Amino acid sequence: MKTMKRALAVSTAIVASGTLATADQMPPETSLSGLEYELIGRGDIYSYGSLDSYNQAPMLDALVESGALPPVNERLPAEPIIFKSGAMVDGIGEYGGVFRHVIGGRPEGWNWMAGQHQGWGGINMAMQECLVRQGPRWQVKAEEQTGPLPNLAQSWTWNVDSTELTVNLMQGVKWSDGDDFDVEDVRFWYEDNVQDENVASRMAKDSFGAANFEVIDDYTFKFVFQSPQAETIVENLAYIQGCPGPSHILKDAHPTYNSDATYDSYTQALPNDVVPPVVLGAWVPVVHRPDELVIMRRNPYYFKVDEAGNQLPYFNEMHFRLSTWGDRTAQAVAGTGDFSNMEDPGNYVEALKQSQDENSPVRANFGPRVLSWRLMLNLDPASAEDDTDRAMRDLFRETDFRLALSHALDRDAIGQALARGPFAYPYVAGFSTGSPYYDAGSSDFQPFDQDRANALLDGLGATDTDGDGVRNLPGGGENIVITVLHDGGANADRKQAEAVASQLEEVGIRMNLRSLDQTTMDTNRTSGQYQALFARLPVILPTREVCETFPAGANCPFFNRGGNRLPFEAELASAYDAFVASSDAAEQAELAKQMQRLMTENAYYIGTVQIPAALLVNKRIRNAHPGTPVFMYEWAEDSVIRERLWTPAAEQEEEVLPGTVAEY
Ligand code: BQZ
Ligand code: CA
Repeated sequence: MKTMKRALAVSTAIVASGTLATADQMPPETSLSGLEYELIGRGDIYSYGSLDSYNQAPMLDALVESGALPPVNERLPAEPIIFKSGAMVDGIGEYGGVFRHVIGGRPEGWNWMAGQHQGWGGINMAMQECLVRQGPRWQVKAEEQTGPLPNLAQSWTWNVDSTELTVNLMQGVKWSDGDDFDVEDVRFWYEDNVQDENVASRMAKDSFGAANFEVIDDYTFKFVFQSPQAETIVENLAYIQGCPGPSHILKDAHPTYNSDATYDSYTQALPNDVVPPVVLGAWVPVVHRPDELVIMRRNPYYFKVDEAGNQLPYFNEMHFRLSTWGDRTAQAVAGTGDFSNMEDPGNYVEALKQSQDENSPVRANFGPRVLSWRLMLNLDPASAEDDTDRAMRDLFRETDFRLALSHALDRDAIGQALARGPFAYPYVAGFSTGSPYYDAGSSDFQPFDQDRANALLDGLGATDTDGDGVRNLPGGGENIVITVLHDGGANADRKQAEAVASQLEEVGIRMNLRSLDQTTMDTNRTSGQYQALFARLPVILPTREVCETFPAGANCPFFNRGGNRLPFEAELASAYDAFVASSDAAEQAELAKQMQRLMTENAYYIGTVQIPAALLVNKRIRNAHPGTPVFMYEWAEDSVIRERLWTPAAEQEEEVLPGTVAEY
């Protein structure tokens, strides 16, 4: 079997094809990626089918005997998802034990269709199941990368002119309270959340090709688009955008169906202190001790099995210790946590050293550069708070202003402030180097050059008219003091925001840093309520978290929500639309280069640096493929396929709530 070493980083040779005439080239890049793995076929990971018999976790036997639960074959759909043993590095697993997560987030609420998160770090993905799946695609060979993997949507077909997508849902899937999952759950998600602009859904209104929704029968529906589309757009139906919630619970809380309800009460309809919520995912939250712990127990109705007919997951219990993201890595290295996306470069050197000791409880593998940070200036004049803010946004809309800020950044210094060593590489905008769509030759670079920055700012008339060292708004306006929101709890974000502020001060631009918690940042970012904002937002695929980066539909990106497009943005929007409407990989690669060029030469936002991350998994965990990247098509919590992870009985951790499942 051929071993495929995927050296993602294009090292020194600058590709001539998309070379930019006057622009500066990206500097040479050194890759840290040590990943070695076999690429396999789409169908080698899982498929759908019915087996002669099914087994369940022994802990459920008593509940079936007592009649609290129907027998396993009645809890499973007609054709469950079957994970292939061939792709399971340690094979069929043993039931039982606990998988221990440590996270830095805090559950906001259980109403994910209304944009609430559940704490990140794998909680969202343990509860939510989506129409299609992206994470496991990291392992699929290029020639079979024809689109997303099926999930709740078992199959789908396009009509002749690709304006209608008919979707066949799995039949017989049940929610964790036993209620049937069917087309009404998907209709409610799309029509009453996505397409209802009063609901802050993760998929913005009209960003899915402004499609209409038609029910055909209980398990079939179709999206009808205004113009021909392509398979690529189906990727939007994956996690975090395409995940239906329990309509049998939420419709009664929605203003369209309940005149006493408001959109605020609807968003808050599933508060984080009321458990268990109803889910489709492998585990259900049954305990939430604020700021301390979330305990999840297996979902007895989970719709996936292994080839021996064992209903998944293998772990009975999953813990989320509510701590910090840094502590996640510390506990993984110490062996008291089982998993970490090591993504805070502050502890890279130490963690690497420890994990290389053979007695270390954890294995660490670096991937390509997929984590990038940016300063986003709000380009939407319509939502300005006052005249000064309006004048600021008019200045932000000047490309020379954004280019000036980019030239004012010493990205090497920012990288070293983040972590001494070879980890950081400059980031301007667009795809990061770990993306299959990244092309160095199409990436314009604004090297550190204060003279150029000052010349551009002078050219805009933003001079220090009152001589206090801070440039003033053109026409003798007020000082240019930019209020920048950032997540003070994230070391990497805070360090960089402070470095950026001191560097911009040197060219007379003052930044007023405001530190907020992660949830408030999330809300302000996705509602465009800020003057400027600094955050980490990966850009690997043009179809993931689309609205964070691309002008898809009138309500995107979040940093220019009102549809007041800048000239190059209109070109970018049509390149984007053409990308998602194309089924031709070569054509998409060209369109991606165009998007990259437009975003970097216009400094759509001002990137700082990009870094690789390393996945840490405890050695007692089986079936965690060593090649799983921290982030590619999705975060590792999805890509590692946690429902097929297991630990031999002898090495299992003690369960806190043995023998129990969520009660409704
Ligand atoms: C991974 C991820 C799983 C969101 C979140 C968090 C939010 C953002 C981003 C990452 C966390 C972890 O990332 O950092 O390693 O476990 O959860 O969901 O940063 O604040 O809004 O986009 O995914
Ligand atoms: Ca001044």
